[in-house]
Amino acid sequence: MQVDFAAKELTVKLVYYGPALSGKTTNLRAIHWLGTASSRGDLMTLETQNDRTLFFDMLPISMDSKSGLKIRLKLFTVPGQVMHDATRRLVLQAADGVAFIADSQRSEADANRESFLNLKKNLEDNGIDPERMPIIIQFNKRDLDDIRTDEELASIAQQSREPIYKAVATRGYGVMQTLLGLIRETWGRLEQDHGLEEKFGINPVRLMAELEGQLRHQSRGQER
Ligand SMILES: Nc1nc2c(ncn2[C@@H]2O[C@H](COP(=O)(O)OP(=O)(O)OP(=O)(O)O)[C@@H](O)[C@H]2O)c(=O)[nH]1
Ligand SMILES: [Mg+2]
Repeated sequence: MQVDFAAKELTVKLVYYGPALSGKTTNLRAIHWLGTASSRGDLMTLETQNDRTLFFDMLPISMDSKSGLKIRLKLFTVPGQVMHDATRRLVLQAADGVAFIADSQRSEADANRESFLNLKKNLEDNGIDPERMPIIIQFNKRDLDDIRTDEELASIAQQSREPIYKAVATRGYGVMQTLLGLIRETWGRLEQDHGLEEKFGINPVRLMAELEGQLRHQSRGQER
């Protein structure tokens, strides 16, 4: 998190992590097209011809809150392919929160697990305790066949510390809910660590409601 007290501006870094082809870049694309022109910046993507992220994508979003504080979100994706581990670790630096994008297909269960372990290892290598990092999980590609059932996801949700969201990122379904969930988790941690309410006079509950209103307004009719 970066704070510019004079400009009353707060910048939060959120990272979309997960195995190759799980839909991280697709999430950012959907947020970009669901967002209003005033709030979103340009989506920067760096890809090979096969849709594979080589380095990272970045989407800036800015939002005004009633308290007068401007909130800038910088959304990053990491490249999921195993060989790009050093890049993932780099992108993960100074992250305030992580959305782990899992692929719902049964065939991808091992890839999800390996990537999740890789996330924890890279957090540790960056000197961050994974237990303290706000993380939420999205099970994407709910439109495909042979996916983990809703019941299975419910039981995973019961066992895991991280909140679980479902999505079809290619259609924009669940994408904003995931982002809002990520912001909620992240804000809770930042509030605890930095006392933002005291410093900026922002009530976190009210702020979340404002952000939710803005983001949901932008995505109305596009999500189920
Ligand atoms: N059917 C279906 N396909 C999806 C969905 N989300 C993404 N895809 C497809 O999955 C492929 C990979 O999506 P990307 O967003 O590029 O995946 P990524 O996680 O950024 O992959 P890397 O950059 O290699 O880590 C693309 O062909 C997407 O169109 C979804 O919800 N349903
Ligand atoms: Mg990508």
